[in-house]
Amino acid sequence: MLPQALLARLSLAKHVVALTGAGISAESGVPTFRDAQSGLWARYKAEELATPEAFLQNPRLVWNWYAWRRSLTQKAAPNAGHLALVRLQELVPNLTLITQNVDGLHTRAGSRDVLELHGNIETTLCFDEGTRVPAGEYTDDGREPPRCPRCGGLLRPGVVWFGESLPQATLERAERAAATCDALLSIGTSSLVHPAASLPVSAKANRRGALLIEVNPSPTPLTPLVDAALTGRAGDLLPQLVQQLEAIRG
Ligand code: BV8
Repeated sequence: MLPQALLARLSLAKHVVALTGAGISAESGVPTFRDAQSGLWARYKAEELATPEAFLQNPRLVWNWYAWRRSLTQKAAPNAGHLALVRLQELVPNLTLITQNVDGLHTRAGSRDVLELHGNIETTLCFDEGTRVPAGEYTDDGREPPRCPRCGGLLRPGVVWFGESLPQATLERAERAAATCDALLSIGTSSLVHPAASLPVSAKANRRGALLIEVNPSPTPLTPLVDAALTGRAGDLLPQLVQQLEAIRG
């Protein structure tokens, strides 16, 4: 639970940023990025598959890895942690929700205007053109990956791989939010992947001296910097935090 003094500060915050990572989807049954992979994929490390080099070296393998992950995310339902952030968006004057996740669960939970720093597993792009190819526009003729209907190039998932730049406009909005917010909640992320991992640091250093709260069962490289480290699962702690805020607001 948040100490009273910090709760009072959070309740006065005009602009709150919530930055989420794979941990917030763990309780929805979506494996986190650094959990050991299961079954067929146990022998591969996610970071080794989520690169353009891995895709070009073995397009079928990487395409099928995302098809497997899509099968998990499509079956998953938003959990109490996602829903608590929907409620938080109603409670605070301005909430900017930034996620590293590609599973789309925040939007499905009802959060609005989610900044998806690393893209979305439900979108498909032409690898050569870099443009979106809507599901209905390519035939799944059994070839893995399918081909672009315009140029015949390989199709790829619309996510940001390691070594690739993040969507510029989305990243700029996220950086601006971190630089101007009164409070930032870092939820369910190992704080290892950049530039997302730099957002809480810039919030802490911003001229409003943003309140920095971490929600994670384990410590991360960010923990020494935070004002409050709430140790536990997002599905438990975020609803409690929202209840504390509602009690203060009466
Ligand atoms: C870029 C999409 C220009 C694909 C992903 C600066 C310093 C160091 C390195 C770099 C740097 N700048 C750039 C880099 C290189 C690289 C990077 O950061 N490498 C790291 C690993 C060293 N970054 C990039 O390449 C980025 N591009 O900057 O372009 C550039 C390029 C090269 C060099 C310089 C500049 C692109 C990064 C995006 C990569 N794509 N995803 C896909 O999903 O397949 S990142 C991937 O990791 C996921 O999106 C994931 O969200 C993300 C971060 O992982 P987490 O979300 O934190 O998940 P993780 O499993 O790690 O942790 C889960 C946490 O949850 C744990 O802490 C756990 O304790 C906790 N948890 C578990 N259960 C719960 C819970 N918490 C709460 N409740 C629970 N129930």
